Amino acid sequence: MLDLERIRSLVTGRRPGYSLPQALYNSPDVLAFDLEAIFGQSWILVGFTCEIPRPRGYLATTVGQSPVVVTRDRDGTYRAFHNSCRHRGAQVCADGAGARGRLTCPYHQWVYDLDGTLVHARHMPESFDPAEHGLRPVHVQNVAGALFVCLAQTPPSFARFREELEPLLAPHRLEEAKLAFQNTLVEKGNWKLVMENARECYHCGVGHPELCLTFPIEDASGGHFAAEGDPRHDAFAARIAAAGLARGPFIGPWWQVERFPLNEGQLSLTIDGALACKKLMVAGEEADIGSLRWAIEPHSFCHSTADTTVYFSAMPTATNETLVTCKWLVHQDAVEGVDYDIEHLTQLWNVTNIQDRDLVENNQRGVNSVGYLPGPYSESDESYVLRFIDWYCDKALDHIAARTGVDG
Ligand code: 3BY
Ligand code: FES
Ligand code: FE
Repeated sequence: MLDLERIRSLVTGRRPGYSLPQALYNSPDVLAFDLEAIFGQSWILVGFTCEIPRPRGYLATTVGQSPVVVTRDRDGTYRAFHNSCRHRGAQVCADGAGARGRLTCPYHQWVYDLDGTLVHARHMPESFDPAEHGLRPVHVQNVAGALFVCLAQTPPSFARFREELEPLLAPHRLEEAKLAFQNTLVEKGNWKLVMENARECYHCGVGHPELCLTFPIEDASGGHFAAEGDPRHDAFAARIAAAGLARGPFIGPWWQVERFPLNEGQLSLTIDGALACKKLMVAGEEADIGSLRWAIEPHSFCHSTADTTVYFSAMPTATNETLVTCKWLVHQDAVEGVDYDIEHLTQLWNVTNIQDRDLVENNQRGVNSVGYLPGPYSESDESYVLRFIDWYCDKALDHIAARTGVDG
């Protein structure tokens, strides 16, 4: 049983503008609460339609401790389900993607249709009703090829997010992409420390010498890239308009969507700033379009440049352990070794993610200290961290209020 009063007092007792009290970063009951109140109640970007490239297939992943499977049927309809067999609960599809017309549980071979219907269960009595034992549905949304799921019975409203993201993301044609590479890092740190680190560039100048070539770390620090009136901004804005693209920014309660310029002369978020893939994802010839940054609380950010989309997702697995998954998409017609090279495509984010892992693990060690006290965020350079922490606290208190029937 979660002690919601304890969590409520930790959250209400925090000092606004300061990092959180220690227990919110390192106690097992808070992790259990976060899985329920945050990961169980938010839209989670699980992947991309191009990971199920043909009709009849699935993409399975785990949200917190809950395996989820997204299916695509022959008509191209996407559905999502709890990936837990209605027999004795085994995970039906292993995490990853596959081409299948039906889903067979590996334990006793119950068979489900892609719409979740149980179609075969051996040796069950006459009285057994398969109709009552279909996979349990989960909410799913497809925005221009990006797949979001929500485990909550009543998910947060999605309409405004879709309205804001879709026109910016659609020109990147993710439906015509393919997954070129993905990997996962295990970070010995609480997921909130991983995300705080991912939401600021206060550490980038010293922490990420490679990223600094392409990524405008000074602009990024303030939370808004390339201010109006800056000549570099005006030239970028004109180029984007000529390419027929929108820029935003759109900052919602749980998202930030904005197209921003990379450093002068840099075309992609690669180790040398050169395009990672010769076949562009966006239509037209203009490659110098900066990056569309789309970041979603509680767990992800993506960068869509002219040639690639890179996905970053942080998923808690234990109090002090988070899996960071990175995916790189390129155009489906691009040929490895001809149009792109995996090392060149992935090197910058691989280097950056490892640097961030070390920073997060070091942060966790210090936060675990008996001497830890919450400290102040920089309003200018950690504005997105402030937003993330405020969002987390509001969401936590809303959930406690809903569970206890008392306002936080
Ligand atoms: O959120 C982002 O876009 C970036 C990526 C690198 C650092 N982080 C602030
Ligand atoms: Fe799936 Fe038995 S648990 S068939
Ligand atoms: Fe970083």
